Amino acid sequence: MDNKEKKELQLLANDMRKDVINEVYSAQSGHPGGSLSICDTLAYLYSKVMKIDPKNPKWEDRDRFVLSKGHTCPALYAALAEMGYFPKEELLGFRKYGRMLQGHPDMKGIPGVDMSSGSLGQGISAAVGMALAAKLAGKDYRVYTVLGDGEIEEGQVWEAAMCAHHNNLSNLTAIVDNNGLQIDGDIEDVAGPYPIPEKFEAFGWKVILADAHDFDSLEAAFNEALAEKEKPTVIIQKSVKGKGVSFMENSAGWHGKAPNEEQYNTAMADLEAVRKGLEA
Ligand SMILES: Cc1ncc(C[n+]2csc(CCOP(=O)(O)OP(=O)(O)O)c2C)c(N)n1
Ligand SMILES: [Mg+2]
Repeated sequence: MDNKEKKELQLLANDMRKDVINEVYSAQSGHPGGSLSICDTLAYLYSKVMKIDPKNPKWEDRDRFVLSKGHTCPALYAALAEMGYFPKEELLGFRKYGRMLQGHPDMKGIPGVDMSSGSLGQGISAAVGMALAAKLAGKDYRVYTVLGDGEIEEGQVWEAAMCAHHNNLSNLTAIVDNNGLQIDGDIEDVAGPYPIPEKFEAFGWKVILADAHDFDSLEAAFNEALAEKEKPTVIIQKSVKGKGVSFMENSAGWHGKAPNEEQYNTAMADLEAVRKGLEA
């Protein structure tokens, strides 16, 4: 990709990170760490990969997206708002009583949300069903789903993986966000899912490795996934939990906590410095 395109993507992802911080700060609750680790991926997916029409969110032939790690919806809402599914001002209603953007994605009330999620493991199972439905209906839309590396410690994920291979769902791409941390520590200390590539390979998936914060790497990974015509594909992306906010990076403590005013100002200053660096 050329430098201009890359810079646009970097600016979009950086705006999304600011959105995430604004959402969680205004709600004084939510999950910033795992939201910040997927901003580049969602920026790339929504602006370059998926066939979508934000003015027609229920378009029958659209590609589908399921945020299986539903707690990181601040990043999804940021992507949807930046793409124009709803006004950016809605983001400040995040987690507020009576408002649209709930603490986990709600397909009934939020334009652009294809599946409700939050109970880890269920999202990928729904995504498998959607991909199977497309095949049975002779449709060529694709289904993308993002999972956490802690989430894949949930047994239901592997039932879904088996089912996807059994049905040759080459129209399904899962992205495992390998930030190394889950709710209260290192994924290895909780239930050790490594080695992740070998596990998916054993379940019959095509495995692609990527750097979650490098758009050339993401471009190559998604192109490779699109080219696979036989098997379901999984992109295992190495990422940094809390990416872009100095004090949140690689810290399990920022899995599900809101910044106070001083921390909010530091976070926004960090992200503003990134923007200035990109525009220089
Ligand atoms: C079935 C289920 N069990 C437990 C939880 C509580 N929970 C919410 S987030 C989380 C950790 C998820 O870690 P990971 O998938 O690595 O997400 P990320 O690091 O991207 O935030 C847990 C255990 C849940 N939402 N669903
Ligand atoms: Mg994780």
